[in-house]
Amino acid sequence: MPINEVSKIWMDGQLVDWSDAMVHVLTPTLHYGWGVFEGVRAYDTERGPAVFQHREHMERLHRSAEILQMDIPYSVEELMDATRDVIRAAGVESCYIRPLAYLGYGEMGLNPLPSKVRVAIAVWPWGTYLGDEGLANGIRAKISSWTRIGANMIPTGAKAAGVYINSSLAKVEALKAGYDEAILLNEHGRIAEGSGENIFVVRDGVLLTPPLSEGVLDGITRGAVMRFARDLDIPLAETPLLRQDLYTADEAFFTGTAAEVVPIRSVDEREIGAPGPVTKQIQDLFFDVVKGKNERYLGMLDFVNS
Ligand code: PY5
Repeated sequence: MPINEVSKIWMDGQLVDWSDAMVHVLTPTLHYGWGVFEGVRAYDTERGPAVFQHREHMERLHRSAEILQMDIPYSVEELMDATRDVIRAAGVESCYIRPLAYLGYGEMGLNPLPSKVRVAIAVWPWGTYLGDEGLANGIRAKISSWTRIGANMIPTGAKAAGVYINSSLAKVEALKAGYDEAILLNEHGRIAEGSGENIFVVRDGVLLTPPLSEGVLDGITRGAVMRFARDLDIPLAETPLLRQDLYTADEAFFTGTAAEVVPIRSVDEREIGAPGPVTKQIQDLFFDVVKGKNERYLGMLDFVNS
């Protein structure tokens, strides 16, 4: 997925020109992956760009940093202000937002604590992560031969940069085998999540998703979908899932900021089928909410120009 350049990137309190947003090659995060990030989206609404679940994302960035003992020198409020500033400077109506906290240049070695924590927030216009066709008709997924990293290997509650080697290994394996996305099992062999998405299954009208104790990211979209399900009176349970639960699912879908709500059409060549009624209901509500078309959920949006 190519990045579409805009004019400015926010770095440590300044809006710098896109091409000047550089770090030194000896920045430790580049070597060891010690950093935390977020993926956030702003959508085009009638009232201008609006960031979906803005505070929740910045709070998770702070939690991720706390888990890795990184002291982010900006409050949640300051980070939200910075994001709004960079969106306005970029002049985009909708965009993906990538806040990153990393270790600044100056120290080297495996002790991250002496390094100064730096923060950057970049935005750029970005289309559907798993493709328009996938969003409409569902994607083909494969159970990965790579195991999702366990919570005692690298804390799964932290959206840590280095963890994504695990995700990317799974993603590349799936793509090379001709699939759209990977599903990783956890160290106990149960369903964890996609390479960059949480997963939901529908069985007999009940929406099921693995609990956080299965070692999955506490997805903001996952949380929003659970709220929508409750409001729509769709029965919901957080429960451990086995691979076979996907093979026999009535419906399945992924959730994530980049991916949004994407139906899963098949897993390991076993047909789940075209997007079903529960998936469609959730997907429709999701897109209405993010585009500011549902009054009830306007509180989930942070309007950049208000
Ligand atoms: N699980 C993993 C491993 C993720 O990386 C993500 C998000 C999710 C679940 C879903 O979380 P949320 O709903 O909070 O986004 N992945 C990032 C994203 O921006 C990076 C993907 C390229 O969606």
